[in-house]
Amino acid sequence: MDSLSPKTNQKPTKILQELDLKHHLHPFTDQKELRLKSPRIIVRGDGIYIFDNDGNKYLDGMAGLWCVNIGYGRTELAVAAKKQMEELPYYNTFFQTSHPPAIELATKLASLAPEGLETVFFSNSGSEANETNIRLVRHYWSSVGKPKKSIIISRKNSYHGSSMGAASLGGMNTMHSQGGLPIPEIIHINQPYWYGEGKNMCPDDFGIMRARELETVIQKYGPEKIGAFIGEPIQGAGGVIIPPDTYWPEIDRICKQNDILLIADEVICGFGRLGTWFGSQYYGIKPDIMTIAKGLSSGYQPIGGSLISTKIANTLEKCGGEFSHGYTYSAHPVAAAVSLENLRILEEEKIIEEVYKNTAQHMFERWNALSEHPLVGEARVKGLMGALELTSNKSTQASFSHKGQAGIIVRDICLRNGLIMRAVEDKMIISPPLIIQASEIDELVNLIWKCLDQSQKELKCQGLLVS
Ligand code: PXG
Repeated sequence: MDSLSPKTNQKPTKILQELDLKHHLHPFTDQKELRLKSPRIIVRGDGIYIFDNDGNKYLDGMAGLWCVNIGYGRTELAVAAKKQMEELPYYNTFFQTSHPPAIELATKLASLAPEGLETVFFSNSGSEANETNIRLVRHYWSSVGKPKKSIIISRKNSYHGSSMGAASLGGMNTMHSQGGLPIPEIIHINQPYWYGEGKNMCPDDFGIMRARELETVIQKYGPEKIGAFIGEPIQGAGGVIIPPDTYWPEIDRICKQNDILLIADEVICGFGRLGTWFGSQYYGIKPDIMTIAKGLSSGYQPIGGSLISTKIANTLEKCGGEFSHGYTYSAHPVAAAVSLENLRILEEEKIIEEVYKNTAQHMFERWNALSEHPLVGEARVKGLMGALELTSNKSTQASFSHKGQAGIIVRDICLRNGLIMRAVEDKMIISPPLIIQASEIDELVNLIWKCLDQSQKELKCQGLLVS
């Protein structure tokens, strides 16, 4: 078997596709459309590349789903999983029990997190961690005799997960319209999306204005009713919305002044995406709770958690009583052991430091050059997450009349050229593995330029471009 052959799968693509269509209901997928197009069957990964069952190679511009921070194919993580499975494949952390991987991972996370966040509640995903956060915030305020502080403020177009509570925190209408969401006592304010919603103002003023919406809502309902504010340091799934620099310090100030807990959802920004361990450190904010997942294990195992301030943890201990909450697989030993190995690699190979010192700067220079392309209205990037705003008219930066149509065309052309890039309506976004080298960034950006050229022709043919 040559090194490119799949190791476990022996079935032809067609058979796999038929079985998949028959038996597998996919997340965030129109199954009818899937039947017309057939699923891509991915079988292997190596560094920043993935391979399908027919041997086609793709540059994975999305690190899976924003998670494979150390890149594909790190055998050390498989070794860590095997070792842990042989020793203790499972045990729980309920009812006065613990195990070494859980203890070591919690301790390690406390040492990496911003000062004052020293305690972890483990879950299996970002969605579950945010479910925990909703219950934890309300339980905390009840414990200190302020049960009315139950409202949580979030933002439109944010993403915090797919389960009932997490999707309610999220501000996506398409999700709220399915399943009777949001749950009560979640309020959404506007997002700090300068290109889409604030271009008539200077970015710094716009950032302050959007942050002060939080203050307005707090005044409207009264701080005695508001328990927390949640936000992603940079919105990921919403289209890499990078807030103006004024935004987060103002949010931090408003939360502190009104005795409202600040939850930073670090599921995407955590573990190096911005060149710091956490996005909160990048923006210099002090959250009371951080949601973590994805890069914690670089996606090699499902694991998430809530990093909690010492103040909250001590208060809960002092008040006594059980937090009636937990998941069978909270702090799963194999997931914890794999995460520890992932953190060791990130740290010892100085992967995040390299992003901070070199890679992010190279990405910044190459990414900004894409703003010269006739299809691009804005190119924005921070650390290793970036977006291109597609425009139908370069001189006016007009958006396309049918939202999302251009994005899908560009995305499909990227795929045909061996590049995985996500389309969020007409924003093209990337979030590659953090191990990406300067030469690979050049390859990525050159490939994007070529795909944009091809897309421009296609859009012109379809009459979607003004000039
Ligand atoms: N918070 C944030 C900020 C996220 O980005 C979650 C919570 C939920 O995590 P889990 O592990 O439950 O998925 C996420 C997940 C996309 C996409 O298309 C983004 C996510 C998940 C799936 C798709 O951009 N983010």
